[in-house]
Amino acid sequence: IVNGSFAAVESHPWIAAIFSRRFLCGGSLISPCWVVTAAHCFDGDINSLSVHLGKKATNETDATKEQIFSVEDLIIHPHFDSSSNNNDIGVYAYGACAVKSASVRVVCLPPLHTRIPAGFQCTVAGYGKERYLGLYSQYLKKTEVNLISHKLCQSPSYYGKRITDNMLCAGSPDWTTDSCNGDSGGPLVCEASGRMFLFGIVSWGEGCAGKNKPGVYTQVTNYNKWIA
Ligand code: 4AZ
Repeated sequence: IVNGSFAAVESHPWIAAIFSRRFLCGGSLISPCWVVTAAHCFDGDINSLSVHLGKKATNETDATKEQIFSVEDLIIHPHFDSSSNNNDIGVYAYGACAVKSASVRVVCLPPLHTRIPAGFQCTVAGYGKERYLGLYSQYLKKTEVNLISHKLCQSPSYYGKRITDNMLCAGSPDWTTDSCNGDSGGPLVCEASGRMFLFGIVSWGEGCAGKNKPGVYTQVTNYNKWIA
């Protein structure tokens, strides 16, 4: 996360930190035994994957808050395209299941094909880089970004045709804050009727927090059936 602020894991208790020996990606707990993440996060070696829930920092372990799982099954969207990042979604299942606590709980999935209006403010969280050419934060951070219409995001000065209907763009109006490398797979949540819903999965972007280059997220509401 570029700019934004450090966050208590209790305020993002669905966030997952995915490791493959070293820190790889974020994710979101969508049911006690399943985490959703970006398809492009998978590096090919299921045996070395582990998922940490309730984690404040990627380089520290707080046994009183954390729950750690190995991955039993991994399902990448069958139409994921690594060159365009279309359908950038995958789910991990564990043999064991998470136990609800102050630092670990599931996030709601929004109802099928729900659309939220451009300009709506949502929150993205992760352990990723604090600058495009900088270092990973290690500590959990979050920031607020506003949803950007498809039409604007598909305009030539933004991303043009690279934005598909399965993507969602979000950025800050002054381009000072954004998700960044290492936040991939993590949650973009938006509040509706007093609840937080997972509307996006951090997917890609050109640089981080650059003018007219917002963060691009997987549009979760296109995948309710697939996730189910
Ligand atoms: C990445 O490579 C990445 N600024 C994630 C998010 C963004 C760019 C790149 C959005 O993981």
